[in-house]
Amino acid sequence: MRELFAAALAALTLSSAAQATIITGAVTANGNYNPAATLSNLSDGITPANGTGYNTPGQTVWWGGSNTFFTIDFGDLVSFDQALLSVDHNDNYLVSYSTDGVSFTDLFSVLRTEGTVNWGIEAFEKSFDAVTARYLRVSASGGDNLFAVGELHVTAAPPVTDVPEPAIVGLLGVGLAGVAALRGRRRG
Ligand SMILES: [Ca+2]
Ligand SMILES: [Ca+2]
Repeated sequence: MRELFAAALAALTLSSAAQATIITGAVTANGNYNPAATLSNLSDGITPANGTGYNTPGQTVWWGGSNTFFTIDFGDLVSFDQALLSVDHNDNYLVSYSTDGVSFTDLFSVLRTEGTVNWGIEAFEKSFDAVTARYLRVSASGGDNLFAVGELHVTAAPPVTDVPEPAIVGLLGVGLAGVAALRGRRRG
């Protein structure tokens, strides 16, 4: 009985940890980017240190001009309420989301006036009302026309259908009491 309860608590703890999971996706480019860059670095869960050069092979994807954009495909619909965007500090960037990869809705911007570093890449964490999407898109405008992204990923939102944990523990207690009562009756 005690083991069962411990196992149930462990499962609850695990599900709490899973709710904070970082979600990355497969990256595709529309338009040109520097061929020395590795596209997957744009969403691989690794955030370059602030101040990393905007054109650092193995860490950033960089390009010139405002016609290029990148799309991240999570492979399925996911719900998220936080995102991390690591970009060159002296430009403006826009992130939008989509369920179908066709129709995109603006999610947040990072402006060159928001940064605190004076050189290279800077990471920005954004929180917003939870959205459900399969695709994210990031593009750049303004700034010095030399653009870079070091990372874009999201953090999963807690499922909206989740029963609050104290309620689960309470129900579990009722269930265990029922099992104990049954056992007692069988013995008697
Ligand atoms: Ca720049
Ligand atoms: Ca990265």
